[in-house]
Amino acid sequence: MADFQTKEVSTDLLIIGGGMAACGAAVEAAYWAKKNGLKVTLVDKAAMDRSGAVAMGLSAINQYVGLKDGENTLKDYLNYVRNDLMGITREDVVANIARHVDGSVHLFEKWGLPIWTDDEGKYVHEGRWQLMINGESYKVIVAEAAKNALGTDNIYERVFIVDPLMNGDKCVGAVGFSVRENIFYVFKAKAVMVAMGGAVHVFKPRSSGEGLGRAWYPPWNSGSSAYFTLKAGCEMTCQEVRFIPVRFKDAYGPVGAWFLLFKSRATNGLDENYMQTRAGELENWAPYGKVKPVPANLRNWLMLLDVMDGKGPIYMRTEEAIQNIANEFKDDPKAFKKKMKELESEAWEDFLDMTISQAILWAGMNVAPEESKSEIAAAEPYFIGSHSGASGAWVSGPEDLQTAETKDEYFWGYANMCTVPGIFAAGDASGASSHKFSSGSHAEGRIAAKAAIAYCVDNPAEPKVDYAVVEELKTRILAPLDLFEKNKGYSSDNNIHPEYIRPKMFMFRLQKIMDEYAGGVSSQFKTSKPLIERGMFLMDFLREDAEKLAAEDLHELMRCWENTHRMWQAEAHMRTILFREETRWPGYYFRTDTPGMNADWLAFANCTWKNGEWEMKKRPVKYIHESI
Ligand code: SFD
Ligand code: AMP
Repeated sequence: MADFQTKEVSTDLLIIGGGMAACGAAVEAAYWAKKNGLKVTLVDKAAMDRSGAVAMGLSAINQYVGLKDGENTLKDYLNYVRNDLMGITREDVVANIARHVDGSVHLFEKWGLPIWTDDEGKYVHEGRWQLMINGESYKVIVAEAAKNALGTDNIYERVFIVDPLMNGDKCVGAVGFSVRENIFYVFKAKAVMVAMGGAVHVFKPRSSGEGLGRAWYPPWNSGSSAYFTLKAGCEMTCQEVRFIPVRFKDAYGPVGAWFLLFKSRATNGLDENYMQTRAGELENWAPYGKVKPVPANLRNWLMLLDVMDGKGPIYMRTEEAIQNIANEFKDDPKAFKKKMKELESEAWEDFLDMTISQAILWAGMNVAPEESKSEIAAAEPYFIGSHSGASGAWVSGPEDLQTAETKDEYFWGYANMCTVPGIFAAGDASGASSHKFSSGSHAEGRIAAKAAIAYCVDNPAEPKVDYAVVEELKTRILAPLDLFEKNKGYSSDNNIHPEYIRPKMFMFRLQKIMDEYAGGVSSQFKTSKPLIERGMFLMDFLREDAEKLAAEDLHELMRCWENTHRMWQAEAHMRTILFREETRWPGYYFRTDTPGMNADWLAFANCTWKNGEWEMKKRPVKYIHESI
């Protein structure tokens, strides 16, 4: 790689990612770093203004606890999250985020984000925990504050991080490459914060052909967080807890505003409401089946039972919901008309603020939501520790929220530090702390960054880099370019070649394995030990072929590594599904050979990858809600 320059950047704290958690981290780290004379650097594969899950904007802030206003208590939030995750949650981490999240929301408002208010100036809620926003520019606003705090000289955009830089067991930074110039980057750091989001396109998506690439969560979040922490030797948790969102079919428009704000029903092809006709099934999943709101996976499950019985399609009854609300004004035709207009515009804005393609699809199909119902469906699985899934790194909780029972299990010195000293994780990258969403991810980024700066102060030794390791990494990371260059033109179609595989084909094979063996859309989210074992056998060949990934240019080089990252996320997922011998989250996945919940598995299923070996470990679930 003679024409690749190597650039070395030395810093104290390296924030990897530029999304919600990273932006929160930037603001907080800048403050504490200034006090301690430390340097903070941020690196993002894209441009922060529109990078990550919030690129298109959002129409709601899904976590606002309202602690100061006395709307809710911390315990209320813990009860909600614990039940929604069928008992498997780190309450210490969830509570730490919940007590700081309102602060992040108030900052967003101060920075210029329009949050809906009512006539009395109070926030308009979508549901108990969710606030409505005019959020098309949400990410731009949050990124601007982060950029101002760090200074653009300390920010590297369009640099894709591939691997942790290790010196033995110690992480001393990260390496990657520019996706625009021939530059290989070596970041040296005393502490590293992983905030590269979740993973999309690990499973075969419903979208194919002309719709390919459309997904609910952003396709550019490709499992880099999981790969980085796994490769560095960090213990991971909840790798089996994928999230399957129910979304408006084919363009993935969100359903929250319809269910919660507009109080819509969903019905099957026979006009039956599965939440009513299937209510008896909830008894089988007690105690969680009996709580309100019904956990997200169980809502999915009741719907899927109808689908598996051939009772689809499933529809969101937008027309009925809008009429129901407007009917409150039916005695005053003028007020009725005005309300209808208002509801119509709110319905469109919900999509235009965060899932523009859904508005385009509605327009393309002549849908008027006030007149006709729209189809919804369970999407393919995603890995996202910040929403209603839980996959991510196993992190230390805060000291002050531990009880005598949790302290030894859940606390090791610095909040949000992984099991490898000096590596921190937040947002989608940290596990077992679901329902943080955009606001909670920002708050968790702030928490992790403050702790990471404390770590740098306590551990001031300069990181020792082994340059032989750097050279090895550089050769391996850039190898796909060489492979393509050397072999191109040999076959009549450069996409089909005996010497290499291009990343798109590689991704298709990964998705096919996951779809058919690990419980994807085509398998109705069902899997079993024999299926997973067969899938893992096929993965061995994929892993072999990962060494033969080829790239025509820098952009495709990024695609190569994105798919290797996805492959690692996939493997962690399959191994953990195999390890947990029960079905705890029907509606996310169903293990047909272990069809019910098993009390022995009210536990975390954790995994670590070290020296080429996977180690699986059960960790106890210990709650703190009684003590706060
Ligand atoms: O309605 C590398 N989310 C919602 N949250 C809400 O609060 N309200 C909503 O309305 C939400 N909905 C929603 C949401 C997301 C999406 C896509 C839709 C709808 C359509 C969830 C939040 O967005 C989510 O919880 C947070 O954004 C998570 O934050 P974080 O920081 O963990 O992830 P990120 O923001 O995606 O940022 C990731 C960053 O990493 C970068 N990156 N950088 C360098 N090297 C690599 N190898 C990298 N790989 C990734 C990315 O560029 C990015 O900067 S609703 O559906 O529920
Ligand atoms: P979604 O648009 O599905 O991501 O939902 C946004 C928020 O509303 C998330 O916090 C969901 O958990 C919640 N939510 C969505 N649908 C429902 C429902 N039917 N009942 C309770 N909460 C819901």
